[in-house]
Amino acid sequence: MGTISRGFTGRRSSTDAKLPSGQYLTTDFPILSAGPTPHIPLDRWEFVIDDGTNVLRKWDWKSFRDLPTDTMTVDIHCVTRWSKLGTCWEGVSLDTLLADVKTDASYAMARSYGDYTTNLPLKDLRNKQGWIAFRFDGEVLAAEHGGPARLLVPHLYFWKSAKWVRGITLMHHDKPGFWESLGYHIYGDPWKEQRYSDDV
Ligand SMILES: Nc1nc2c(c(=O)[nH]1)N[C@H]1C(S)=C(S)[C@@H](COP(=O)(O)O)O[C@H]1N2
Ligand SMILES: [Mo]
Repeated sequence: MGTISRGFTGRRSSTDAKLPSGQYLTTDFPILSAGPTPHIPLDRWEFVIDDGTNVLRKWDWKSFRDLPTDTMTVDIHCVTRWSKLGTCWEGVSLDTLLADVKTDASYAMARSYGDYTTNLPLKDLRNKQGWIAFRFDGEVLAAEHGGPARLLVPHLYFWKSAKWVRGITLMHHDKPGFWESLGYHIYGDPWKEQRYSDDV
């Protein structure tokens, strides 16, 4: 195999251990957007949880920012192969947002201002695995990176972390979002290199 030698011990460095295969480390923060950056004034921003028919919960910016928040330091992995370790965010967990939602749905479609969508199992948004993040590195989240607020689901490839998120639609059946219908993997686990739809 044409892999780079790790030396005589074959020991992996602690950095390697945190990098899924096929990824390289970057220290800058690339911007990847499929379209123009939407600019959403805070007095018009809202976040809606619906079931495809009915609105189940809805927050405006003020009521959203009154919710308890988490700060988290997480590694992010883009399918274009850059990874960034130890990124610091503040956001409201989906556990908090889903707390009063009674549903037997198993999937969610995240919806963004500007019409981007991405699908994921609802269980991947629970147990402190998913947040609506509004601060990065102690600063207000920049519009290019998804501000006012973006989904952050660091255990999946970063395309699942919808920028400019405006809500989630709960679904009984999985359905591909934007990149998933263009050949990217329906789930997207970076540790299994689930990049494209035919990756197992
Ligand atoms: N609304 C929206 N969200 C998006 C995207 C996008 O094009 N539109 N790109 C995705 C992809 S492919 C990646 S890698 C990350 C990039 O986030 P960044 O620009 O903050 O690095 O956002 C994801 N979320
Ligand atoms: Mo990406």
